[in-house]
Amino acid sequence: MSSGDLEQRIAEVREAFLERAAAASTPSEIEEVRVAFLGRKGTISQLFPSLGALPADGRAAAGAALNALKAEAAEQLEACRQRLSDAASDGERRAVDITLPGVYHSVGHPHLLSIVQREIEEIFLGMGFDVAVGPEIETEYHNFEALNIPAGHPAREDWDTFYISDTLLLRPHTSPVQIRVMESTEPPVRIICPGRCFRRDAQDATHSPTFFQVELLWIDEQLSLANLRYVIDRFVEAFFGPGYETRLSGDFFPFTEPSVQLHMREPGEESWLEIGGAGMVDPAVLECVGYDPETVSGFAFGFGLERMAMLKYGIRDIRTFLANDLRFIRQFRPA
Ligand code: FA5
Repeated sequence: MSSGDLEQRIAEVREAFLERAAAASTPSEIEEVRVAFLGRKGTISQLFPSLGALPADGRAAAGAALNALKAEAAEQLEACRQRLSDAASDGERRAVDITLPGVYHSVGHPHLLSIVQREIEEIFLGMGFDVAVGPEIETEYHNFEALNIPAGHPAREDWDTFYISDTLLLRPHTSPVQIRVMESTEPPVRIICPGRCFRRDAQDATHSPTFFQVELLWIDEQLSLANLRYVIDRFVEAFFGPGYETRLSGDFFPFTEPSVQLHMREPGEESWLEIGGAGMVDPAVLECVGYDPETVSGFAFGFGLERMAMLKYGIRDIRTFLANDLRFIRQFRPA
C-alpha cells in the first residue's frame, strides 16, 4: 500500500466513523461504535500495521494522520457520551419542574355517619367504655330469645325483621351484641357497640330500612337508673354541646325493667325527636347469660346514630345520608 492509498483509506474510515457516531443514540450504541473502530480489531486499529509497509518518506505523515484520526474518534465518542448524559439529566430536571401547575388528585374523606360514629366512640372511650362489635347477620336466639323475647311473643313485631332463613336474620337492633359480650365476659362489663341495623320500615324523613344504632351496656354492682341518667347527660353534653334538651319517659322493652325512651330537642326547636330506648337490664337476661342478678345489675341503651347526627347538624331528612349527593357529603369534611 502506498502512503497515498493509506491516506485515502484513512479519509474513508473517518467518514464511516463520523456517520456511525452521529447515529449512536444510546450508551450501548456508542460502545458498539468504539469497539468497531477503536477496539483491538477495530477498523482504525487495523490500519496501524499498514504503516510498517510504507516507504520511509511517507510513513511519518501517514502515521500522524492515523494518530489524528484515532484521537478525533476518541474525542467524538466522549462528546457523544456527554450529550447523552446532559439530555438525561435535562429530562430529570423537567420531570420535577416545580414551575408547572400541579396535577389535582381529589382526596376523599369519611362520610358524616363515620365521622359521628368516631366522635361517639371517642367520648365513650374517654369515659372508660370499650368498643365491641357483633355480626350484622344474627341468630334468632341472640336477637330475640336471649333478650327475653321468646317465639310467638308479640314484642317481636316491634322489630320488623328481614329473615334470611328460619333461624338467621339481618339484625334489627344492636342489642344482640350485649348478649354476645356477656356470654364471653365476666362482669363488670362496660361497652358500647356502634353498628348497622336493618328493618322492614317504610322510608320517610326519620326512618330508613338500613340505619345505625349505638348500643351501650354497663354491668356492675349497685348500678341504678340514676347512673344511666348521668351517663346520658355527660354524653349529650360532650357530643351535642350546650342548649340541647333531653326527656326520659316510660316505655317497654322485654329486655329492660324499668324501660325508658329518650327524646331530644335542638336549641330553639319546638318538636322532640325520638333518639332511642334504654333501661335497667332485665334479670331474666342476666340469668340467660349466666350472671347472678342478686349480685350484679346494669343498664343499657340503643340510640339511633342518624337521628343524633340529624339533631347535631340540622339535617331534616334521613334519606340525604344515603342519597350519595356529593354536595351533601362534602359539607362534612373533617378538620
Ligand atoms: C331498640 O332497638 C332497642 N334495642 C333499644 C334498647 C337498647 C332499649 C337497650 C333498651 C336497652 P327501638 O326500636 O326504639 O329500640 O330503636 C331505637 C332507636 O333506633 C330509635 O329510637 C331510632 O333512633 C333508631 N331507629 C329505629 N328504627 C329506625 C329506622 N328505621 N331508621 C332510622 N332509625 C331507626
